[in-house]
Amino acid sequence: MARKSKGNPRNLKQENLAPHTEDGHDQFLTTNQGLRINDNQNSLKAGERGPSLLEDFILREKITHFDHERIPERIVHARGEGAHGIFQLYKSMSDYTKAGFLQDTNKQTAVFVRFSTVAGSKGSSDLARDVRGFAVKFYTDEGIFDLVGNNIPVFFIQDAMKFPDLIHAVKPEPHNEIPQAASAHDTFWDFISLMPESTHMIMWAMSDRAIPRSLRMMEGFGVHTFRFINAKGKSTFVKFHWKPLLGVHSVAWDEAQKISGNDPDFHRRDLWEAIEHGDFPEWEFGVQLIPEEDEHKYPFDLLDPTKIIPEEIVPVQRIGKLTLNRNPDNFFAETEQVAFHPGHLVPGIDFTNDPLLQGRLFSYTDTQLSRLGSPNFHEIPINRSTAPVHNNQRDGHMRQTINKGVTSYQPNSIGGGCPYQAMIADGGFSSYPEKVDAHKVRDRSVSFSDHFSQATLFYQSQSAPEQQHIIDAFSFELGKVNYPEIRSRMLGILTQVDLSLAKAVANNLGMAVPKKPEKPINQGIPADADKKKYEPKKVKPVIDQSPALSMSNTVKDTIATRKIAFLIAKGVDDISFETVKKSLEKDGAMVEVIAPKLGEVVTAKNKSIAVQYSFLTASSVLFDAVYIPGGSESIAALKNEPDAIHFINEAYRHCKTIGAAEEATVLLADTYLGKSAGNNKQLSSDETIGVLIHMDDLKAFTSSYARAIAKHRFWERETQRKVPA
Ligand code: HDE
Repeated sequence: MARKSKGNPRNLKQENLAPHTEDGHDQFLTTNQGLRINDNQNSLKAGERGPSLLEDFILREKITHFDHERIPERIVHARGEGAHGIFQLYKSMSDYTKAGFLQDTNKQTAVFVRFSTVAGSKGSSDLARDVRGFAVKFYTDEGIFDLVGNNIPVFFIQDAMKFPDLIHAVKPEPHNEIPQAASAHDTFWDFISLMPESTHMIMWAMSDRAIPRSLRMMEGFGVHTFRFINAKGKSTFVKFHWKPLLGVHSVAWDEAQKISGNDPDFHRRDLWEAIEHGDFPEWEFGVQLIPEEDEHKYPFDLLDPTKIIPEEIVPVQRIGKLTLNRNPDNFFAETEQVAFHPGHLVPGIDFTNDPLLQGRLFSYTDTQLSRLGSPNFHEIPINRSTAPVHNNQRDGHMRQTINKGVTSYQPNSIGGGCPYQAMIADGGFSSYPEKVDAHKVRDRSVSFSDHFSQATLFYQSQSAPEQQHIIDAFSFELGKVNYPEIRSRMLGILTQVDLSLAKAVANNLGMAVPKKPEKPINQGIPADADKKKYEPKKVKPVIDQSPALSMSNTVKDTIATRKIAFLIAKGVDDISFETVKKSLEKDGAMVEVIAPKLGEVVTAKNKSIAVQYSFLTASSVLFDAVYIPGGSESIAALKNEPDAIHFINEAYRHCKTIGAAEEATVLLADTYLGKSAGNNKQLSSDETIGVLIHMDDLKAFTSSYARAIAKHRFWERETQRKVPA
């Protein structure tokens, strides 16, 4: 990946400092009415030391605007960050859909993407254990298409009716507004333990998928089953996927908590900086296609949003690429005001009867009305369709369009009949004419009652360290629950997923595994329900293991955009510093220099190196790997620096690759690495555990060091759980 601009990305761009207007010209400061302001420092007073005057319309305008700067934050997904980009199709989908942007492989479509966490407020930390929103707005020639998805392919509940309950349970508790952006509290687990349909999703939420290393390194999913409709009117079921080209990677939970303190903007900053550097984040767009005839072929219901279709059963076809290549100019105008809606469709794409999706179709417009304050939110620049908009909707708060003419109704003859309806051949949208012949009922299909087999499939598809992380996450979250009966009920649910999982969590909680899950297991059922019908059933899954569900099988062949910390001090060896730095940067990684203090470090050969961070301003949790170049003076100084020892210990604890010159082994001897090797043992290089030490052969070192970093983490090291950091 080519790096466009180098240097410290934290430096503001010069053009942002110079006075400029949208058209690039210097301008005078004015009021909102265009009046030039002569003094923006002092309010109008009756005398220099006198009271301010009410007639100061300049002060009043400025303060009034300021008072109204905030709009209500999103009720869910409040914390988010966005970027512009393009979507390039590389395989025509014309056999399956007539959607214009999915026909021609030469076509590029502009997009805006907003990532988010769900539970936290706008100012909360990026590294909360949470689902991530992955919402994509396609500005197609046929109008806006929004794919409003998440980084987890299933959802907690099967019916929109339960959404407010779920969100009330996970949000901070109402009496004291604690805890912020966390699911580890009583009300959440009370709800989950009573809603077995949430079991599959909770397995994902307790996995490392919920603490991504970067937004650029997570998958995206449309979650629901949608329909493609082709030009002949034939429908095919479709599940949407986003596959990150950098692979799917996460951080460690201990690390996530420390990042939240060190840099709560960690994901936001990472996305912003990658784009500023020209390291444009990329995802391939994937589709799983299921012929209409196969609707009832699987032991789960395609309309049930708590189920996946394993990729090994229906492969994901990669049909295009999303590239994010431009940061927003203004966070509020774009990222905050962008309004997504799963009902923003184009011809060739349609819904299914998934009862969760159906409920969403009402919610999103409704929420924009209260959040953005007007039915004219589609006129905000970021929300505007690039396809022309003509209709008879008029007026309302903050209307921007100046509609001409006298007709705002249809049919009309005065306006020449305009705007008129489009024939289907002219791109007019028509809903898929699905046959519906049924009784009106408040009910759920029995085909929705298998709540556990895919939770088991997920757990059993994970590597041993991933399973351990899930056990740890349940133990942490349930450990924060104050009611023993909620913990116990949850353990009962876990027995249905995997007995060894339930036992391991019970052991950490100091509790016994209940013999049977609590009955009736599902208290979230209708008052007059036939309890038997609503009892969860386990069915035989289509497969026992799905390698695609484990992050251990992800892309591990690139170090592009990884951040490597170089720990140095005065007298650092020039050759190892320069050679390793150059080699890592050639492969697309970012090297940042950390030293006992800021400013410059003078090398053994009397050159000077600029320091980006001191040990006070940097922390190992903000980096992917560590390297300690040679130079006896430098090593001796670092040995005297407790923060340097802590840095290395912590990087080791979080299973990151550690590289060092042979001279640095005296420093490593003071760290956990040295202590675990024992007094008499020589520290040695071992690529299989991600610890690499070099003598003179820098060429061999740089390639094995890069291979190790590309693996991302050596989770096996966690078996030594007592690393003091
Ligand atoms: Fe949302 N959801 N949601 N949701 N959702 C919102 O809309 C809602 C669901 C998702 O970056 C809100 O504009 C209901 C599933 C994302 O602006 C709100 C139900 C999935 C975003 C809303 C769901 C999502 C939202 C809040 C159950 C994954 C952020 C602000 C019936 C497929 C979009 C807003 C952005 C946002 C309602 C369930 C994804 C309140 C009622 C399932 C990524 O309208």
